[in-house]
Amino acid sequence: MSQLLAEPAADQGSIPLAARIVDTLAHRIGKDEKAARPHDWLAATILTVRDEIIDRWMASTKAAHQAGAKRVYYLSLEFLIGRLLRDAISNLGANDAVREALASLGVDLAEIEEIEPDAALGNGGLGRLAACFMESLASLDLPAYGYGIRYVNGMFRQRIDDGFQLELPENWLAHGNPWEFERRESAYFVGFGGEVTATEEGTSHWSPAEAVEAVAVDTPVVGWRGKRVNTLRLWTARAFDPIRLDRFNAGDFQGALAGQLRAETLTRVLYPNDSTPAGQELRLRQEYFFSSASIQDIVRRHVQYFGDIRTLPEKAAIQLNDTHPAVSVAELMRLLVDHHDLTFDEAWDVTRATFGYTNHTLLPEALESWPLPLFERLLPRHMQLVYAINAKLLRGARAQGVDDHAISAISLIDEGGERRVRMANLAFAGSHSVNGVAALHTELMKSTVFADLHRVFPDRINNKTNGITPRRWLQQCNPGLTSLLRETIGDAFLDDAEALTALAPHAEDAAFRDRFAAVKRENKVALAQYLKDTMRLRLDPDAMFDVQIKRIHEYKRQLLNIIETVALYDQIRSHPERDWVPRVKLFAGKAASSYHNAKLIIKLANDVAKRVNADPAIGDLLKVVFVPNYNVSLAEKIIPAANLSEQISTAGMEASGTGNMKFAINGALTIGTLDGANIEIKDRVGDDNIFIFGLTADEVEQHRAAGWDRRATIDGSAELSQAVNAIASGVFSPDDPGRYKDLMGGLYDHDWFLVAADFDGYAACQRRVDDRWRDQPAWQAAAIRNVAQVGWFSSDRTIREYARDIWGVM
Ligand code: GL9
Repeated sequence: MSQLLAEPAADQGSIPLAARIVDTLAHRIGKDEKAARPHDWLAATILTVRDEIIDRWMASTKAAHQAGAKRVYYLSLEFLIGRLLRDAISNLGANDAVREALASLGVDLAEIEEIEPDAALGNGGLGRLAACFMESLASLDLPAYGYGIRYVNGMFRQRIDDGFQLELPENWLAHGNPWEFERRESAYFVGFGGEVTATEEGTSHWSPAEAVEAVAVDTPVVGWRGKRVNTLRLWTARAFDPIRLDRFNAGDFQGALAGQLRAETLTRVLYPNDSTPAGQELRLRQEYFFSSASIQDIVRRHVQYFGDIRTLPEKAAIQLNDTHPAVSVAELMRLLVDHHDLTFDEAWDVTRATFGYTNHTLLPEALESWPLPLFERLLPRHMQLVYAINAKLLRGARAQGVDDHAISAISLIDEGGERRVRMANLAFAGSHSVNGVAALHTELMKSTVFADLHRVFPDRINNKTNGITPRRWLQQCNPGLTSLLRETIGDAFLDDAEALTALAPHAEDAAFRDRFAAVKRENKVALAQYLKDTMRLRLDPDAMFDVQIKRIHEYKRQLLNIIETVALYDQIRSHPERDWVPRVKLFAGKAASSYHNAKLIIKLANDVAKRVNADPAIGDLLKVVFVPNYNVSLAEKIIPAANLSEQISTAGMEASGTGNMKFAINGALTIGTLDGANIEIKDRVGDDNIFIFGLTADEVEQHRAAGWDRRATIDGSAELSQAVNAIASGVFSPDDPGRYKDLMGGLYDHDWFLVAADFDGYAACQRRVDDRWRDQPAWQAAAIRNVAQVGWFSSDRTIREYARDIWGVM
């Protein structure tokens, strides 16, 4: 029996769990044990576990209310939470209880866990970080709400068809969602368009031309040991009039439903774009829709509990996850000035004291800005407020002696070419804290995109290095390693990941190393079995599993890895007598649907796989695998089985990375550049326990500024030029020999991501990896040291820093 379900809610105390599940199955699903299908068992199990959670949820809310506690609000257009059942029962300490109860009913818990759909309401790292943060907030017993959008279709499902990516809709709500509660009573009016008029008292009145209703849908977020349950509140859009009966009765059936369709369209799909803002009006509408509903909800709660809106910053900290919710700054100003009668200056003080803004990328194409005419047409009152904020900002800067050049850089309006509203500048100006997500990234923020704003507000930018929740990313996804760790260093690490440091001395213990290696091997066998079942592939669990799984993007340089794979393939064929280390090169990731080169890179990985895997001269020495439909659940299977973690982005371009942390805590060694959080991982695990290569961020910048001879770089490396020529000439694409001509040509023309410049360093580093692998005791010792030293990258540590430095709640 579990520790927590051992003390269930009073009224259920005496009823055994199995009986409760059967009762739920009958009375909530309407099936008996005989008729129940796996999905029915899943729903019945979730609903039973949920009952357990609800009492804690209500208790958490009540306690925060009674204590008059300050609340944290995390606004994010993405929450990549994945599956919830295993997370919930594991955090409740109910694993054994639920497994045994189901087993007594002839149901396998692992089997029903596997059919739970992933809640894929995010694109990648940014959305997954939001999910880890929600879990850590609950685990640290901090009252918090996540606010976002309940997309009907989250991240697309990727199918690989003849090596090409196909995007299919992901219908995660097909079987309903037993985790969520619709809160019809929490609904808000969200307007768009129309006009602003001045009233006789000199205030402004906005009359929107159209409006939708935002309805809250709540999902409980269970913290570690069930200590606290917080709320993830996702908004869905409804038309005020679900049907226009006048039109319907006149025979205009489609017109009668048009309003509802327009509203539903708003929350229908997640934009599948990695970093680049979707330029569509719909995206801005989504951003305003969820910002407005969330800010209205926060203001309503504050006024209801505390009365005076002026005390908002004492009771609410709102964090903007990137610029996607940045229009919230103008929305709060609007509510304070137009509805709560604060003066503009009073409202501005309240607003800045309430908001914090996190920047997640320096990629220029990702800095959101909206054409001014679009912004003004959709949000005329907000446009006025943006101008007023801008006037205040620029006057203040002028008074500090800022020159014209800097004035135009900090302005909320981009005047170069078509005028645009700069959301990052709005978020910066409207927040008391602006943070980066790794040390290098934060320094680059100060010296590049925010250089001028940083000069005017030198205390505003701060660093909060990302983290990951060790519950999902160690305990839940790697039960084998977790058991071994508990046996070896006790349970302290379950509550404090930094207690993993106790493992360090065991790196010198040969018997422990063998047990550690055996756990990794079991995880590899399990992954190999999964890939055999799903892809009909046979992998050797004794080969090195070398893994690069993440969004496909040129800056992440999957291409560097593939070209090196081709070079290695050539070497193995030419020198079969050498002592090669057998490797499995595993790739997975989605490409934005409109990103041509990224999709071509997927095809290349598949083409290379096809050729290499069928070559009898290579056998098990090299296998290349592209696993389709990368998502959170797949990551949970692959990461525990990885030996080598590829973190090879062009230095200066990956803000942090979080996959790098997940691999390290599961005992993979990193091969990587001095980029993002890799640098901080290196600082903690030590130079001997990580493989670093390549240009530094400074060197990348110098290279780009000074220019270099691309052709000479490629021709100067026999391995590289051989591999590039082979790919360009169609060796891997005999069906379409010109397929990769332009992709390879790019390496000669511009090579913005410095693939060629870093190639030799990378290839040489891979041979050092091979050397270490041949010395298994040394490899295992290094892997153990990684596990021991990366507890600092727990999102609990990150959230404690936000709580202390930004939110003032700890
Ligand atoms: C990202 C950065 O690119 C990552 O380096 C960082 O780890 C995460 C979380 O801070 O944020 N910014 C960004 O736009 N994405 C990131 O992953 N992209 C996606 O989420 C798709």
